[in-house]
Amino acid sequence: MALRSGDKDEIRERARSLGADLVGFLNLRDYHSPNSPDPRNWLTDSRSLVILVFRHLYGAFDTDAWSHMHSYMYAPEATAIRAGYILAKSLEDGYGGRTFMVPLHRPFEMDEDSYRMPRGMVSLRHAAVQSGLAVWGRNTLALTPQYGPRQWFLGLLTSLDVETDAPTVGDYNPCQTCSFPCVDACPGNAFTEDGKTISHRCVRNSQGHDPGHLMRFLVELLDQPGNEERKAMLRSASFINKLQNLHGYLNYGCTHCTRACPPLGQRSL
Ligand code: B12
Ligand code: SF4
Ligand code: SF4
Repeated sequence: MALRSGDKDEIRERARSLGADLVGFLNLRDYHSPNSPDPRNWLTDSRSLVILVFRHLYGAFDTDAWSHMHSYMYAPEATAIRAGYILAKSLEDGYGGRTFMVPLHRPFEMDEDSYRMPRGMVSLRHAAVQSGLAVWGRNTLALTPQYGPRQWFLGLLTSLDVETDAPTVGDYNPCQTCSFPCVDACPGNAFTEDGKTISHRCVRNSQGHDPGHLMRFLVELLDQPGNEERKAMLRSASFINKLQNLHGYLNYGCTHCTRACPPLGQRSL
């Protein structure tokens, strides 16, 4: 089924009332992300993508301690999931389009070939740029005129046929006149000259207790000479932090490339 522009306005309004800060529409004809899987793997008759934007709190960036995560991610993510689910149901019930929620980050589909270099189900940065909401930044994040890089994206794949939005970025192109503090600020030296992020360099710095670190911890545990050394490792803060991460409390302990790039007009925030 095809949506009219009045329908798009209604959906946009509903998304905003559920907490989305920005909303974009992208027809899959206009989606190009050569390193990403085909969206039809996830929803066989998908035709379009609705992109919802949830900004971080401006107060999320004075510290990278674990406690910043509510302001930085948990609350925007929880809002995104709730808003996305309610909106997805209204796309299904109100407009007759089957709809699939694209995860914000985890879980990844991982196998022996891909687990070292995880990919999203849909590249939400490509989608945000191609829907006209954002531009690519030198930090490889998608920058919106409203929030710079300081937002999360949620995608709704739908079988509805929706026209791609006209771009809303205007002449916004902040990297053109910038000295790349985001690149200099990266403690992991994760950015390549040709505009890519080396995943493992970022993860080593930013996700100190993620499943990859847990895997290495367990391998190291097995390599210990005796049980006393193993017990000491299991009683360490490092292990309990990894368990806390497993509990669902993901920690991004580095956000330097985001905080180096405040949104336009909010350089003091
Ligand atoms: C895997 C992943 C990662 C991996 C990145 C691996 C990678 N190289 O893409 C790691 C662990 C490093 C990572 C880190 C972070 N991530 Co992340 N991540 C994802 C995830 C789940 C999938 C990305 C993916 O599929 N990549 C594989 C393919 C698409 O990448 P690619 O084609 O090779 O493209 C790369 C380059 O070629 C380049 N690129 C491609 N085309 C073009 C064009 C131009 C002009 C330029 C300049 C660059 C460029 O950009 C890509 C990055 O290297 C997305 C969510 C999603 N579903 O999209 C979130 C996502 C990209 N992450 C996000 C965030 C916030 C982060 C962190 C800031 C988290 C933190 N530490 O606090 C860091 C930022 C690191 C950084 N500056 O890139 C947000 C970005 C929001 C935004 N404003 O853009 C996303 C969209 C999650 C979300 N739902 O909002 N992430
Ligand atoms: S800090 Fe400057 S170079 Fe880096 S993404 Fe932001 S505007 Fe672009
Ligand atoms: S999150 Fe930290 S380690 Fe990762 S790319 Fe950004 S600045 Fe570098």
